[in-house]
Amino acid sequence: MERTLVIIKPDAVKRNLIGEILRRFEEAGLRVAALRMLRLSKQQAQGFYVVHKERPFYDSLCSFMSEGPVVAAVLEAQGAIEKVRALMGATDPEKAQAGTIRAAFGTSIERNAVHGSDSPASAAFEIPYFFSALEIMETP
Ligand code: FUP
Repeated sequence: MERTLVIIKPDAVKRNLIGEILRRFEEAGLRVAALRMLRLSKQQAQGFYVVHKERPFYDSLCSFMSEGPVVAAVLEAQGAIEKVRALMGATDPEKAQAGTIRAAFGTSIERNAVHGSDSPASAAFEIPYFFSALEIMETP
């Protein structure tokens, strides 16, 4: 079984889309193994996105990610990383395939509603950024 880190971003939380987004993942067979709501400080957002620190959008992205509460989740399934990426759609909502979460709910390349780990190495960094081992539920 594979695990991935999902974040429902501040734009989507603000628009009451937590349930709708989690529903899409659950309906696709992903199991929620951990779940929490929190507000990141800008420093914490910078740490999460450190891989992008040289990119021109880094400062704006980190301000956005700390502007309001987010919902972080660990989702589990066979091929969870790819499953979540397919359900999210392309980074830019305008380029995302119809029916994906970002096409439906994203409003710009920055305010794109949801994050999902892009590789096993990213998941291995991102999951412990939000959750301790004791907070991640094994398969019931
Ligand atoms: P993704 O893996 O689809 O989330 O995309 P990236 O890792 O390339 O980018 C991470 C986040 O940076 C995106 F979710 C949104 C933001 N971003 C911008 O704000 N502008 C850009 O040009 C590219 C990414």
